[in-house]
Amino acid sequence: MSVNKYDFVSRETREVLQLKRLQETVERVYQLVPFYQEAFRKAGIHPKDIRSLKDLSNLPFTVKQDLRDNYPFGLFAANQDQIVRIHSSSGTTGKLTVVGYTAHDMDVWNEVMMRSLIMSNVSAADTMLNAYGYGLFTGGLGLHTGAEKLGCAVIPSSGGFTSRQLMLMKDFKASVLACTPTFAMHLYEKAISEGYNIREDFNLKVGLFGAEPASKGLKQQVAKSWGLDYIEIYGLSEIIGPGASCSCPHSDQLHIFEDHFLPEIIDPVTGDVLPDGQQGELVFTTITKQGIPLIRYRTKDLTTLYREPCQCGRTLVRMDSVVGRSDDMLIVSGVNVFPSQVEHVLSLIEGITLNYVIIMEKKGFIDRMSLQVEVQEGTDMKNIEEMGELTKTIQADLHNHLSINTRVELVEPQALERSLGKAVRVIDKRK
Ligand code: DLL
Repeated sequence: MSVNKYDFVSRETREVLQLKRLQETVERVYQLVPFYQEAFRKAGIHPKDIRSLKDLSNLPFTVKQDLRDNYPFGLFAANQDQIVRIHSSSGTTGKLTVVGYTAHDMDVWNEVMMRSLIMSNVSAADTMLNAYGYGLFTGGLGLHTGAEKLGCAVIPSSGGFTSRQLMLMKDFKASVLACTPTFAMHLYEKAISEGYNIREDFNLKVGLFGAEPASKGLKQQVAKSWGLDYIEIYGLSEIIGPGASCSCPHSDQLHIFEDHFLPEIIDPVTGDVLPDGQQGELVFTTITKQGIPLIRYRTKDLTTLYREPCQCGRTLVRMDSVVGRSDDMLIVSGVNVFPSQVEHVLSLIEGITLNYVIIMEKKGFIDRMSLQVEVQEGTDMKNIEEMGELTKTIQADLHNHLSINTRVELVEPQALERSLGKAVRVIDKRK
């Protein structure tokens, strides 16, 4: 039976399966996880009340803090002897959020990763340089085992060591690159500075980029610089890791593997479910996981859902690229703005790069934003007049597109620190 058979079935066929799986999951967490028993009791709902997919919206939400409050294994629905893998979020603030996988969950993860790779036209004939970090972060190992199952050769290079990555990519003739979009650009800059000829020295045909938001402009730069198909992959450790959804060569929207992860979009303030086509917070219910099934998990990622089938023939629900996390939203003089929107505006301006950092400060009661942006290689920064004009253009474009006022400082190429994993785009000095 083909691994991607549920990509193409009719919505009705899939919904029968989804309801059955949802009912089994709700029953499982009710029986095995005291946290859910209590949450269902408070919400006045019992597993037998889930009679249709519409009843999903009567279930209570789960949030990141619930995982922290039940640290480390309190939300697990499987015994320790069934858990074969543990991952966690980086946890720069507060406790780690810990997730556990049973052997069955690993099969689910490998399956959705294989479906993502097939969707991206990756096959057993390919070799993947996997520069996502290996370790507690799900990026490295998630792509690794899925690709290996497909028969694709994996170079487990992990993050960092940029020069060595380039050598491996060239000498081992990697045809697939897997890393964050910002690291892909960093690799490109390094390749140019080390004198590589991108088209002749490398063999890349496709990249699987994700783990952080990227503007259309950054995606186009990555695709053009490396001469590859830009495939976007999305996911989060709480739900599975990479492979909750993935784009295909026909569309920038990402296909959600909804036979495993049921998506909803809610109003982040009221919690009400929003119709397709309207932007809001993405919520997932896992319907096949055993280790740590999550009911209506609020991702904080903002996106929009679409149900029309894709040109590729897949009938899976699709999501837009995530514009940002609700946590990452900046409020500048009363205007809500995401770093990815700033990045989009910058991508339309000649003479600068997408190496930038946003600095938020408090002046009295007012939040002030300033921006440092690297100019392009070869720019004469001593040309005060030209630099002044460029600064004004950036300020004016940000104001015209996003209605924000910001200080802009142009900096030399390579002045800003490069990220080896997820990029840090905002330095918040208000805290
Ligand atoms: O970042 C899993 C992953 C690894 C996805 C490799 C894709 C590739 P976490 O570390 O738990 O897991 O972080 C999850 O990262 O809620 C989003 O805010 C963000 N994120 C992940 N993929 C994308 C993407 C992995 N394609 C958090 N676009 C999520 C925008 C993304 N944000």
